[in-house]
Amino acid sequence: MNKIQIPDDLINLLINSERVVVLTGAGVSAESGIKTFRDPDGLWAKFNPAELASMNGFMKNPELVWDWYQHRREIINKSEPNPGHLAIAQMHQLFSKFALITQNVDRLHHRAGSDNVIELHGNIIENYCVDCHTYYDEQIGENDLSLPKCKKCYGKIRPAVVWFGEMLPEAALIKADELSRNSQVFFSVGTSSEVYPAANLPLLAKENGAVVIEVNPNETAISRYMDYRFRMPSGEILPVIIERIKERKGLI
Ligand code: BV8
Ligand code: ZN
Repeated sequence: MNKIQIPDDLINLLINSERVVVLTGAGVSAESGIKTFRDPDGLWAKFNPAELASMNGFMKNPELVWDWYQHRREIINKSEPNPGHLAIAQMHQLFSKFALITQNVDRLHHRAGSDNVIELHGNIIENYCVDCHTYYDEQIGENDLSLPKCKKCYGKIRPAVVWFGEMLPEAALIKADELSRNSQVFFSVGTSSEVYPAANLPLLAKENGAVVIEVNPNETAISRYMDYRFRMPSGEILPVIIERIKERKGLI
C-alpha cells in the first residue's frame, strides 16, 4: 500500500465530481528531464526571459532565440511522458466533464494520451513566418541550427509559442476561463503561478466555488488560497490519487 496519505474527504469529493479541471506548468514535465523555467537550475537561470521568450528578443537576436528553442526541442524529443502526465491522461476517463489546461509547449500531455488539451502558450513543435504567417507544422530540421527562412516570402520563421507581451490564443483563453469558473475541483500542478493570465485561473475557480488543490514540491504565489497542498512531485502523488479513486470506484 502506498505510504502517501490522501485525505478521505478529498477522495470522497473526487469520486462524486464530474467537472474537474487540471492546469499544468513546467513542473509536470520536470520528471521527464525537462528543466522548468524558474527553478534554480531552470531554463531561465542563465538567460533573461525577456531576452529569449519575447518578440523583441527574437527580433534583436533571432539566431540566439532560434537556437534556444532548437536546444529545447532536442531535449523534448528525447523525453518521455512521466507518471504525472500518465495519471492526468487517466482523468479523462474518471471524470465525465474533465478538462486539461496547460502552459507547457512540450506536448507531452498529448503523447501521454490526453486529448482536447487547451494550450495557453502555444507549442514548440510548430513554427510560422513572422511576415506572412505561413505555418510550418512539421518540425523544421532538428539539426538546422541556423535560422530557417520562409519558403514563400523569405521572412524569419519563429516557434509557434506565446511570448511575453503577446496575447494568448483567444479561443483557448476563453475556454480556460469558462472551464475554471464552472469547475467543482481545480488542480494546479507544477506551476509557480507567476505568469498571467494563466495564474488567474485557480483563483477564478476558487471564487466560483471550486475546491482547489496544489501539487508542487514548493510554495507558490497562490499556495495560501489552496484547500489542499501536496508538497511533492506530481509524478509521485497523482498516480496515488488515481489509484485511490479507482479503488473506491471498484475499477481495480
Ligand atoms: C499577456 C513561452 C496581454 C513559451 C511563456 C504584471 C502583472 C500581471 C501580468 C503581467 C505583468 N507584467 C507583464 C505581465 C504579463 C506577462 C506576465 O505574466 N509576466 C509575469 C512574469 C509577471 N504575461 C504575458 O506577457 C502573457 N501575455 O499577458 O498578454 C499583455 C500584453 C502586453 C502587456 C501586458 C499584457 C504571455 C505569457 C506567456 C509567456 N510565455 N513561455 C516557452 O518558451 O515556453 S511563459 C513561461 O512561463 C512558460 O510558458 C511556462 O509555462 C510559464 C509559467 O511558468 P511555470 O510553468 O509555472 O514554470 P516555472 O518554472 O515558473 O514553475 C515550475 C514550478 O514547478 C515550480 O513552482 C516548481 O516548484 C514546480 N516543480 C518542479 N518540479 C516539480 C514541480 N511541480 C510538480 N512536480 C515536480 N516534479
Ligand atoms: Zn513568409
